[in-house]
Amino acid sequence: MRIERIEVRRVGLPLLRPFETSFGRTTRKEFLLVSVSAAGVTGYGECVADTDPFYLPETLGTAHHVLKDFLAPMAFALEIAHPRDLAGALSAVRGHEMAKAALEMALWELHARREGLPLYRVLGGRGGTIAAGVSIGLQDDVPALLERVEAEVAAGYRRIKIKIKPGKDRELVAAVRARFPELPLMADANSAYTLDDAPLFEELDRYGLMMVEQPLGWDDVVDHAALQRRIRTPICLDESIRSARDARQALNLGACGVVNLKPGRVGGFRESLAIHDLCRFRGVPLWCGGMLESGIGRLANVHLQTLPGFTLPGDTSASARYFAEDLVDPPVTVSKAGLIAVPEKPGIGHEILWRRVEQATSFREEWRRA
Ligand code: OSB
Ligand code: MG
Repeated sequence: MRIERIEVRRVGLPLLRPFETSFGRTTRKEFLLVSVSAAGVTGYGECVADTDPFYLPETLGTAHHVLKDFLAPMAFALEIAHPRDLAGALSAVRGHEMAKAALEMALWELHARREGLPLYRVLGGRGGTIAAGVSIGLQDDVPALLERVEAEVAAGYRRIKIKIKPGKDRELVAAVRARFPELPLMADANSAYTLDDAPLFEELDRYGLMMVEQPLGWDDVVDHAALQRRIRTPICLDESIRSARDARQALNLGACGVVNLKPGRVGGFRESLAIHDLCRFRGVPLWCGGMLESGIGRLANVHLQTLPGFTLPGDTSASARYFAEDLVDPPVTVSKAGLIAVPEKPGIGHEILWRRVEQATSFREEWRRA
């Protein structure tokens, strides 16, 4: 099979509520939607690169450039027997995992549609439901945070993650823990601290957090290993793991006890499957992260986390927490029991609302095989 056409659109959706982390505040989700066509079928992938390089180095602009000038030509030149063939061919490009992932995930989605199968089937997952967790951004004050946590617990979510940053850490964790003594709770720092802050994390040990996510440098595992030796709470790595090799080395160094897997962050599904298999084989708890995706990327995450190695609820929550109107019909919903139904129709399994995609598109470009 040869890829015949690749389309990218820049899509923008206002967020219902601003989302704030230690690295910034977002009020609008802007992303590239990648469509790949071959053999009369089109598949879709959502690029998770942000407009700015504050989470990881890639941006929407770099993803567009690398897709257009390097990845698309390489993909057009390749005879593809299976979507797993693509990642190896793209590995000549160093880094740019989010750009690679958008293309590779679109190809897996195309493959699933072509086979008439839900995406989870071609990935090796199962049907049914997945457990949903939420990520709550930094709020203006403690009462506002408690109100958000209360609402999400009432909505049925099985695990709550709160964001922390220097100056907004111990009192947030203490307040949520005091109000919800038994809640499966964790905190994500998005690389806001250094090893000098180890005493803070020693202090947080007393709150029985499930884990503390990415406390130190985005490109560091060595200091995380040093911190992990000083605290009982497992460290979960997000930003630092951009490949299966990163995951293996982090585990070998003792830099983490839990892994957050975002397929967009690691170059796509093939690398995700390698990380999944590694964690499963080694008995390391694994969960699927989120990047405030529209329904298209959100559903890809739903399918991925039906694989057996995903042992903890992830950051995949309902469309209605983010958007007044999602781009898929039906939107992603969460039951009172905190579960998301895994779609059974081909590909991502929910209809894409092209009228809405069109309205949200500010830029569109397509490339064809020469
Ligand atoms: O660190 O997991 C993160 C959102 C954007 C960038 C990084 C992160 C996040 C989240 C939100 O925590 C997860 C979601 O609700 O999609
Ligand atoms: Mg994170």
